[in-house]
Parts: sequence; structure tokens; C-alpha cells
Amino acid sequence: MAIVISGVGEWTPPYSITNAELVASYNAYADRYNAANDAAIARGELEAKPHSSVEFIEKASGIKTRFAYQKDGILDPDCMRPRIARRSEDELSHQAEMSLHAAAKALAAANKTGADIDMVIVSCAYTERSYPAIAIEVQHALGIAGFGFDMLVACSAATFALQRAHDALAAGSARGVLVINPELTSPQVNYCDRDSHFIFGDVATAVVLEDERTCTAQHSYRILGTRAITQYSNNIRSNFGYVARAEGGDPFDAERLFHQNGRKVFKEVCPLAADHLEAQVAAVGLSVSDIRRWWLHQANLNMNQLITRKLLGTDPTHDVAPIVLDRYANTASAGSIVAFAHHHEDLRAGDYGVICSFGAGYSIGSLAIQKR
Ligand code: CO8
Repeated sequence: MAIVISGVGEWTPPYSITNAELVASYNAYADRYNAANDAAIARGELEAKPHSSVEFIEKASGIKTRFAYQKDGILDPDCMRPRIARRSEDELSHQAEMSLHAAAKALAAANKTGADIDMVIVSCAYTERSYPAIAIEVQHALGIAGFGFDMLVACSAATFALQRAHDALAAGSARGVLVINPELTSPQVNYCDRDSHFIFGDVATAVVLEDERTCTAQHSYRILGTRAITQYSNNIRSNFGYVARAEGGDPFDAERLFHQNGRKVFKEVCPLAADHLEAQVAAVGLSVSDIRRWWLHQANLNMNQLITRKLLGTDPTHDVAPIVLDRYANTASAGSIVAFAHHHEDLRAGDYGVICSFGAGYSIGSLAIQKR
């Protein structure tokens, strides 16, 4: 019995932010901060905030723009966070809404409706509440029988969820699975931190998986193997959680938001990811040169180039390892799925590909697939 990916969909938020816009607002904020704290800075009690720069961001990351669920607030030096209106308990939640947009496209691509799905996984870096699960809200909105649950694995949430979906289908505990990644990252970005204010964007992706025998999609991919590893690291952290209320202090201070030692992450994750990919390909009886396309995690252009250079021995073309992070920035777990969504229809029957994510945890996940 073969399990296939039979549909993929993406929802892109309506607002886009350029590096120039982001740098202008950050620099205005930094100037105000420095002016307001000039005495403490002069006494050496506080560090002055240095300016950010468009040139640095492009050179260090390859990112040029990113999408935002709400632009309002992010570029306001008095706010420095998105202003997202609170919804009542009777309204659809933000992440459920994002999920439904992406799910509709994935279901259409798979020639499926909610009646064909009996398991919904919402898997992403953050969910906006603990319960009821966003997945159950989506399940309800789509009239899906069966069950749904949320899972969090930071940047590897999508690939780990695809592995869960694959295993459930193989075990017979589901007959059609919808995996959704509503990556609403902007509320956790510290737009006051020049080291990380440029890194993230918002997006939602969705994937339909099913038994090959029920698949009627125009483009579908047999899953040849899945692989997931984790290795504990403190180099990427987000400490905002439900205990914040009890711990005292400011539940919104910088240490609660996304922060990382980017240089260390770069150095440690690149070799881990390259080794993982090599092992994944070997495990399904292929060699690296057999792989027609690599849909890699989209965090940093230099990182992807280093990994693919190590794997392939040459710099891959955009056709071999497509890059979407220049427009999307890092969209946490959705990055490799966005790359897949944009760049899969041209593959020919029999072509091999690998979807791979790497990030916080550390966590690395991958799927080796073959076009049908
Ligand atoms: N403008 C100008 N200068 C800057 C800026 C800026 N914006 N930012 C930093 N600098 C300065 C630094 O201060 C430093 O100055 P100095 O040399 O004087 O100390 C200099 O530039 C060089 O800084 P770095 O060494 O930090 O620069 P790098 O070349 O390493 O680039 C990167 C920084 C882009 C962060 C790079 O290290 C990187 O991409 N690393 C990999 C990071 C990564 O992949 N992280 C994964 C994160 S995502 C994840 O796993 C889960 C996330 C879940 C979602 C979160 C949503 C919020």
C-alpha cells in the first residue's frame, strides 16, 4: 500500500513588507530609544541600539520581503508589533481562517472534499490558544468526521506532521489526512531587535495525503520514506507560555519572544541537515544524484547553499533547489511546503524529490517522494 501526497495549497496574506520599510521603522524606533535613554547609555548602564541595514539583511539572509497577516502596527515605531483584533469566541480564530484558505486549495488540488478526510492535523510553530485545538475548529468548519489535533515542532512542524499523517494512513487509522500549517509568526517576532526583526513572515500551507488507490489528483507524489530527528539545543528559543502569568515580570519581554544565536544555529544545523538528507536518500535506495528537486526549509539563502553544496558538490540551480525565502522570508515550518507548492507541477512521472525542514529544537524532518 502506497501513501501519496495528492494536493498542496498555500494562502499568502495580503500585506507585504520590504526590507527598506522594516529598516526605516526599526531605525526610527532605535533613535527614539537611544534619545529617551541617552543618560543611561552615557553612564554605560544601557547599550545604545545600533541601526539595521537593508544591505546586511539581504547579504546575511537573502530575504527581500515578507508577508504579514496584519501590517498595521509592525511599522509604527510606537507599536513594533502587528495589531491583530481580538476575536470573540463565536468568531473563527485567526489561524483557523488562515488554515481554511490553504485547506480549500489543497483539497481542490487533490479532487477531494471534507467528506474524504477523517484526520486533521494543524501543525506549526505556535497556536494562538491551547484549546479547543485549531484543528478541531477547522474540522468543524469543513464538516469533517473523525478527529483533529494540533502539534508544535517549530520549523519542522510540517514535515513531522506529514510523517504522522503517513504513519496513520499506513496503519489504517485514517483514510484521508489534511495537514495544515498556519504560520502566524509575526506576533512573536521582536521587531525591536535588529538581529531578528527581518527574519520571519506569515503564510499558511496545507497538504492532503491519502492511499494511492483513492487518488485522482492531476499531480501526486508517492511517499518513499520519512525521517525525523531531534537534538536538544538552547540556540533558538521562545519562552512565551501559559506559565508566564504565574512567573511574574513582563510576559512580553524580549526573552519571551523569538530569539536565537543565529551564527551557532547556522554552523550546527547545516551539517546536521546535510547528513540527514544523505541518510534519507540512502534509506530509500537512492543516491543524491537521483534527486530531481530539493524543497528545503527556507530560513536563510546562505544556509541552503551551504547544505546543497555539501550534498551535491556544486551550487544547485533554482530549478534543482528552489528558493522562496527572498519573497516570503522564514515562514517557520511552512517554508519547504511553499517551495513545494510553487515548484512541483513540472516534475515528470518517476522524478524523485525531497522535502526537508530544519530548525528549533533542533528538529529536522524529511520526506523522499516520487512523482506518479
Ligand atoms: N543590520 C545590520 N547589522 C546587523 C543586523 C542588522 N539587521 N543584525 C545583525 N547585525 C550585525 C551583528 O550585530 C554583527 O555585528 P558584530 O560583528 O559587530 O557583532 C554582524 O552584523 C554579524 O552578525 P551575525 O554574526 O549575527 O550575522 P550572520 O552573518 O550570522 O547572519 C543570521 C545572521 C541571518 C541570523 C544567520 O546567522 C542565520 O540565518 N542563521 C540561521 C538561523 C536559522 O535558521 N534560524 C532558525 C530560526 S527559525 C526556527 O527554527 C523556528 C522558528 C519558529 C518560528 C518563530 C517565529 C517568530
